[in-house]
Amino acid sequence: MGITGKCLKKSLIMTVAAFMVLMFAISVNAGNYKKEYKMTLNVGPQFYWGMGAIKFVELVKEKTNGQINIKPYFGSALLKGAQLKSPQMVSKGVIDVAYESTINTAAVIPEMDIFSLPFFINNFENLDKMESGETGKAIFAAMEKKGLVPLAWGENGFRQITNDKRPIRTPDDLKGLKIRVVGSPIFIDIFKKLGADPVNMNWGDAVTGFQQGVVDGQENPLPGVAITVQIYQYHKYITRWNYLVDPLIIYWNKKEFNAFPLEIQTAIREAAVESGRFEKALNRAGLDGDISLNILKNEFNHEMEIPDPIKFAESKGMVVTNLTDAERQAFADATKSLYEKWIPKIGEDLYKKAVADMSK
Ligand code: X2X
Repeated sequence: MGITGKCLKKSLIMTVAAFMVLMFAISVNAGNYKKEYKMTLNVGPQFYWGMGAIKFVELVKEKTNGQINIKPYFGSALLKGAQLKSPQMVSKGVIDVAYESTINTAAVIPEMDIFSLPFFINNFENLDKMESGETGKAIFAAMEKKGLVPLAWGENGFRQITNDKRPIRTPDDLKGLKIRVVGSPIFIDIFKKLGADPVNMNWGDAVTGFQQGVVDGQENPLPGVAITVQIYQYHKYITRWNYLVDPLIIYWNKKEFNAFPLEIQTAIREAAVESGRFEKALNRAGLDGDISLNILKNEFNHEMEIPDPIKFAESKGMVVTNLTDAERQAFADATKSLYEKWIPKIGEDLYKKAVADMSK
């Protein structure tokens, strides 16, 4: 073999060797990722919230070139339905990621009960100001302290009350009604204060509870939850009182998330923000004029099957009660004393931030 032949052979060997080192590096890197990242959420795939979670899974896969694969566990399956346990489990790393309601996360992050203060936030504009303002920042910081990395906001929505007994227009109308609530203490307090009989049930048992008439009523957002479980089959009356709201927050175990390379972290964050925008628009569609309907059409090529949830509920025979400002104020007055108990738990400082954000 001549000199050029030897050189060629040497460079070929070096190229092959370099290629093998590269392949090894890629495989070691790939080995750093789990085959499956477990994600918890409290509802099923057919809910708007569930559709948002599925969008997140798809976007993460796409934006990480298939390196990060999330498996959604619907209906709090990893928690045997115990919906309030998601933040502990993600914080411990037993579950990797959650697409969860602030109601289900408040047991670990008490600041999140700011969204559950009765008759405090009232409308989308105030909510948006809080999320993008100092309130949102403080809540995200509180999550970091508990070993959670918040990635983006989503939304379950303003919660409305439904029941099968009578239209609810005054606090008196609630007297004695058995209302299913999430087992979060502030909910029990609110309904006791209003003279109702709150029954604490996990969501997984609640729908059977409605079917069997174990309770007279429940409170959940109309579009993405109540309509999805066909609440109109069990409850004829709905009062739109926007008494409180539960945003969703997509969050990841902090230790695991921070160990991802930066480009993976960025891809996951972008996926969370995009899925949150989609999911929020699903829940607001038909409730905020054309804004969310247009976001869905123009940005996500998504046409709503139910573009007007209120008309839809009426078409199913529901009687929709809208409150005047004065009527709503009567509920606010009846529950106002709870602020004294709950603001210290939420944090006086956070409460002030929320009031300031809303007044901007
Ligand atoms: O349990 C509920 O009511 C639900 C589905 O809205 C939540 O997970 C907060």
